[in-house]
Amino acid sequence: MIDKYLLTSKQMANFVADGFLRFDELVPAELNRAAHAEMEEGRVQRQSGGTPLDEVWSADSAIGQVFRLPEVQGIIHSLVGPNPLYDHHAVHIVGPNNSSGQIWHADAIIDLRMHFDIQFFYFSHDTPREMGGTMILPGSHFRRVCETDIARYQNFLGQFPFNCKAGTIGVVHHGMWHCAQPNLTDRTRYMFKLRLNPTVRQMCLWNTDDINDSSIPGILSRNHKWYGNDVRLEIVNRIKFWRFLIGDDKFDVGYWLSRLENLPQDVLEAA
Ligand SMILES: O=C(O)CCC(=O)C(=O)O
Ligand SMILES: [Fe+2]
Repeated sequence: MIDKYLLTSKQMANFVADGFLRFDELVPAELNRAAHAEMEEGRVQRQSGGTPLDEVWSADSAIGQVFRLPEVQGIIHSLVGPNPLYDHHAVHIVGPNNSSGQIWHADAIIDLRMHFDIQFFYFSHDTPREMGGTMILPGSHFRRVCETDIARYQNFLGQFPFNCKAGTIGVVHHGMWHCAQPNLTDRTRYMFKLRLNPTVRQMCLWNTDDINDSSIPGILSRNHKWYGNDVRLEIVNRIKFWRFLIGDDKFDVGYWLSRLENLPQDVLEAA
């Protein structure tokens, strides 16, 4: 049933290069209103980390209904596969007329696995720039920093605020650097975050019909510019990650990893 909502290889390549995908106005208005009310009234049920996602929210929970939408199920399946685990959620609130933002950070990075968790950012109401949104840094997800190691930074070239209409969902790799923004409006800003863990090997879980699309090497080579010449390191990181995702340890873009893997063993024999 979710087949037609699975992500494409091109979308997956964008996730690999940027560390996030964005789906504007995905959730219907009525459900946004119900989810917003649940957050305002503090009615979103919490569970222990490691609970199967399916068991977290009952059928009448609006937040549960958001994450059961076939479009959202398609995103979940493509990235973490069937039967993911609920890690935690948070209702992130920025009060009205709040002129300070959060410091740059990454959430709960305590290892360097190739396997990855995803974090959904769900915006149930319109979130214009003056209300903040969540600022992310595209392409930062392979720089595994410990929480607030990056707090000294203020602004980055290419930083990207999630300003959006109600019903917009972002999904990010767990390594993504991000921070809440000031809210200069007189309304409270809510953002619902949900982190999920995979229970299966994350390989070809999406719609792979376009796996050989000629645009993929270009997508994987995208330059976000904030890292200067280190884009080369990022391209190598992405090739390794793409190999992991497609299950092909020979995949390369140009001659990047093949060059590094050229380790001649042969010793010339004396003539
Ligand atoms: O409130 C936000 O926009 C960001 C919150 C945050 O840092 C998080 O979801 O981990
Ligand atoms: Fe965070």
